[in-house]
Amino acid sequence: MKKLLSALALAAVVAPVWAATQTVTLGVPSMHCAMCPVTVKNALSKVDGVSKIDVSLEKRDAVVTYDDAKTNTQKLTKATEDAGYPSSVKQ
Ligand SMILES: [Cu+2]
Repeated sequence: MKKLLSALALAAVVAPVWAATQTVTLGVPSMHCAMCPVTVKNALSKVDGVSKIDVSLEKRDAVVTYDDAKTNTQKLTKATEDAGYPSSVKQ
């Protein structure tokens, strides 16, 4: 029993490490000029947990690396939408 309890305690301590870094590609079809990616990148950079953003005007997408314990794709698409650029997850 004591062994089980210490195993549980260890799991609780280790748990935050289970948070995984995810990368998602968001399609942002309404980007149309060189300033758009800047605005989109700015909006995404304000989302807590986002560590890397690559916005391409040519491909009209944004590749975002984020910590899935802190944020999710809904928050990311909401951030771009609030900045005036609705986006959706690209498969
Ligand atoms: Cu623009």
